[in-house]
Amino acid sequence: VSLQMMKHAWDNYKRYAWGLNELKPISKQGHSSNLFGNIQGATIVDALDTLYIMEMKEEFKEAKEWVEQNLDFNVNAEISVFEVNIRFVGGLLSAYYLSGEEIFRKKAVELGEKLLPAFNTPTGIPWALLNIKSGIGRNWPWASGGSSILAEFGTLHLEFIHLSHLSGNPLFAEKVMNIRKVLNRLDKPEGLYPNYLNPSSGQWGQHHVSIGGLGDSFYEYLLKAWLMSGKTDEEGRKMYYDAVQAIETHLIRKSSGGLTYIAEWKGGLLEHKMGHLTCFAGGMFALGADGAPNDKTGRHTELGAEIARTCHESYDRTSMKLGPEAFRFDGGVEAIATRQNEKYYILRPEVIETYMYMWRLTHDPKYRQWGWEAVEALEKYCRVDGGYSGIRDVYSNRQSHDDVQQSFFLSETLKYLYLLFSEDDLLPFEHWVFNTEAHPLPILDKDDGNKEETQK
Ligand code: DMJ
Repeated sequence: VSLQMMKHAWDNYKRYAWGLNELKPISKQGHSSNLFGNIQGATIVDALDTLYIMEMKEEFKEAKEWVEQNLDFNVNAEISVFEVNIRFVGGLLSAYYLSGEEIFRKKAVELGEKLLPAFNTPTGIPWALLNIKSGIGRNWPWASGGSSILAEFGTLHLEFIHLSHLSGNPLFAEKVMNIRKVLNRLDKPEGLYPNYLNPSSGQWGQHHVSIGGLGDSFYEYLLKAWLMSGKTDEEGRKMYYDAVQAIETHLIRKSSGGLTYIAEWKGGLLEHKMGHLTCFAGGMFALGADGAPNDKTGRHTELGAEIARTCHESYDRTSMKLGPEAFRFDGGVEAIATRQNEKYYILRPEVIETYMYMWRLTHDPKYRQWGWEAVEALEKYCRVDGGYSGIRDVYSNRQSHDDVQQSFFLSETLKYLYLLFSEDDLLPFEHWVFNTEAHPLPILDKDDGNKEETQK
């Protein structure tokens, strides 16, 4: 089924928005997000590995030809360093490792080099935004007094390690190792990492902590850096398990109805709200369970299962059976969105991602059943003639579409669904880690990687 879904999403993108970043499936035209400046083709690059894994050979070939002929980084564009890294660099790296086609390696390294000026700050903590022509960077104007964002500068590590590996240039790895050095010099409130860090002063901005938006993939990349190193990156391992300990103590709570959730923390006060983005953490806890110190393996798997259940409830308690952007555990509700502007669903993957990890790690059939419920809901409410669209209010009985087919729907949501219903030996966890945009990267052997070993 996910193969049919991918075909529908891809064919319509091709028909109406070929070469542009994303598709507007209702108005049947291209959608340009300013996250990519005027770098084009986000959907193509994000979808490459999904096409490859699903054996959509013709489509993969035309995507590759587009990359060869049209993917151009010599543009005057201000881009989000994080988004371009996870979608474009990550997408190109996976396409290279899966297919062995040199063009993808070349483009990934070329783009990586364009991103390097972002690190030209007093601390080496990169800017959020970068003009890839002039090399001038800056931060989001809304981010706590000129701060960089934890989930942005903390989500470069996997790709940059591979860029050094593939180019022979150690600079990429040095840049991301320095980020850790800066973090490890700082005092952390209650052992937690605030979402904001000023790249000039090297001090934290506002003390807001989140395992959802603004924080999320920083934690994910600590664990995966350790796994991707063939479990040799001790620093990554320690930072991950220490962080989870602080999260468990200070952010994880249980509702009166028995649902475990991860709250947000603002200067010591808890906001009892969990984002759809936060739902990825179920899969992360389960993936990291095996290496957990102090006999905590069982606890980490259990946390994964409890978060999966809570996120499933957030879907089940809507009329469309698709989860809201954020749900709350206060004012008499549990796992329900109470604010109008938190009721939307934009084809995000995190809940299905967690089902996929839980399935692989436990083989409890309920995860496939829950994934199937999501497929049915996507087909019923998000599928339209011109592709797949997000929904403005998942509690309403009348669909109101947002008219965007996000590129991560093809790279993540559909890939995780496909893997959920595949055998475990397709991209096995012993050989691959997924970047935060679901792009698989091979685990580097202790002696730094034997590429044939990682094929399959
Ligand atoms: C994706 O780009 C990545 O999963 C990122 O980590 C978070 N946001 C979207 C999907 O929701």
